Amino acid sequence: MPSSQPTSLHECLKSTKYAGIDQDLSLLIEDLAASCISISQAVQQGALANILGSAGTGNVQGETQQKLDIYANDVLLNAHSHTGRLAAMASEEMEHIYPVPNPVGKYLLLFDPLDGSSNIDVNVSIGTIFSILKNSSSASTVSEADFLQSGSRQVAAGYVLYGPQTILVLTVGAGVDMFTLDQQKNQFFLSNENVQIPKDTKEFAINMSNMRHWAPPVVRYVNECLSGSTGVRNKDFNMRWIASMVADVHRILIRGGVFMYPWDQREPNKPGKLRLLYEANPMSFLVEQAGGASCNGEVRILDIQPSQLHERVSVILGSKNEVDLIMKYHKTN
Ligand code: P6P
Repeated sequence: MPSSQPTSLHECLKSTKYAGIDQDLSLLIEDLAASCISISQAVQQGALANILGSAGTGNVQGETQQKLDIYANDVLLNAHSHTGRLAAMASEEMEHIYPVPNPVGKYLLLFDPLDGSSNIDVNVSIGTIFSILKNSSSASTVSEADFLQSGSRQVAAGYVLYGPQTILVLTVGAGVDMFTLDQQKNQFFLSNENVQIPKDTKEFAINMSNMRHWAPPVVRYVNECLSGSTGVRNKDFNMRWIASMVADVHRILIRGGVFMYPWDQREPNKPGKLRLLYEANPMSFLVEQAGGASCNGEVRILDIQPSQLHERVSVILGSKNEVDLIMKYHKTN
């Protein structure tokens, strides 16, 4: 047990470090934490709650929805529709935006309610990813266009990882903090403050089965990692691929590494698999706040101006020196 009582999320949000955010945003973050505790409990119940397996429906991404995808989405919609803190929500699971009944709130909430769904039935870590924007619209109604803000406009972002522990990872633009859920008290407590990603790494994460489809700069980078100490990098690399972005990013926040889901020629008109607004942008905000870097190969992800709600993007993020090298290969190859 820790020697002194750890600081709760509620107490942290009242500390000077979080003084830059207003009470509505602070309460919105606490609402999110409470929602994700409910989702965590359902995840842990699994088959006992008859909540595993396919829901028999598809989402706007063309993906088969799992029962837990829909449950998590419903929990988030129900928990945030009547707080007065939001104007609208957007979800990976819903084609259109979701204006709340009384859309007077200051903020827009975007989320992937359950990232890594293919891992649900095999009991591998999954998570909820969230991104918060200011509702800058002066109109009385909110439109999709109000959500199309670059990632640099986020006021907060984070995820909740449902793994051996349930961990909330949060940034409001003043660094990255991690909070572990006390399952008895049903409260999050600060467990890792001001997280910093090592600038260098010996670990890369990519789905190697797609190698023959990648662009040359990515092939070059990965081949050099595979050549290890016998090649130009003069060091051996390790590889990880959990197929849950939240879990791969969490590992990188803790011990460094580089995560890649690059463009490939299977669907050349698609910039990438991952979604810009509710996967790449929140993860990029976290990674940069932890001293890492995040790009699409050419430009900083947080600078990309979205043109549609479910826009996809190529993602290369993690240890800064490694991401810089991959960007260099994209410029020279
Ligand atoms: P693949 C999960 O479906 C996800 O969106 C990310 O969490 C993960 O990194 C990626 O897709 C896994 O994709 O093609 O390896 O199954």
